[in-house]
Amino acid sequence: MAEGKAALTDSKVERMRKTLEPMPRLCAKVVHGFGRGSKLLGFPTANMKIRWDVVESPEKLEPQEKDVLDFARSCEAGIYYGWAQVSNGSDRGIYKTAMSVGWNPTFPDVKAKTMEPWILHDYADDFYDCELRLIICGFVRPEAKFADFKDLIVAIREDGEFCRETLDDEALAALAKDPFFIAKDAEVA
Ligand code: ADP
Ligand code: RBF
Ligand code: MG
Repeated sequence: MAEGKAALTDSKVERMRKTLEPMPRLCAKVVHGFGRGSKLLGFPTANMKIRWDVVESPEKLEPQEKDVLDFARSCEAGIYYGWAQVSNGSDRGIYKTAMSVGWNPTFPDVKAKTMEPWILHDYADDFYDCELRLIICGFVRPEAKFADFKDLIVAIREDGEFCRETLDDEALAALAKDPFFIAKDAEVA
């Protein structure tokens, strides 16, 4: 986000449904973030591992890692709707997700672009180090700098509802059965 852009309050948030074509299918390890999602805001976000460390020599990466890095580099910072699966965890369900991509401009401490889906499901346990599969279906809004983090909390809750409703669309709902996701009874190494 540009320096000096005015901080928003939640009442100014505008949302859209901009379907992505093609829809990125990404697979990444879940890493630790700043520990703020659940504790401060009340929304856990599964931070995806992005190989910023090899951005100068992407040929060193596995294809899946390169896809994640390419998307993270090139996409507009903002909120996206999609489907997510913790594909080697104890709960391998495929659930709706509202994902934030960007620098979290409401907070001063984020130095690299992050990708962090809030999965719209209550998991029994954490799933750090697990593999997360994601189909990113569309774009909702650019990320914003909120004057007060309480306004961000309202915006995130509304983003979640917006994404949940959007994914009920017949064509988008069908993607929950996409073969990119690992069948529930499949053996995962
Ligand atoms: P961090 O800053 O380390 O990402 P968070 O407070 O954002 O911490 O919590 C994220 C972690 O919570 C995820 O890595 C995951 O293990 C767990 N988690 C539990 N439920 C969810 C959920 N519905 N969506 C995303 N992460 C979840
Ligand atoms: N952070 C921001 O600074 N601005 C935003 O507009 C913003 N929107 C978000 C929307 C959703 C649906 C989610 C899950 C997160 C959003 N975040 C935003 C990121 C938030 O600051 C981050 O998840 C926490 O700081 C924990 O890393
Ligand atoms: Mg997080």
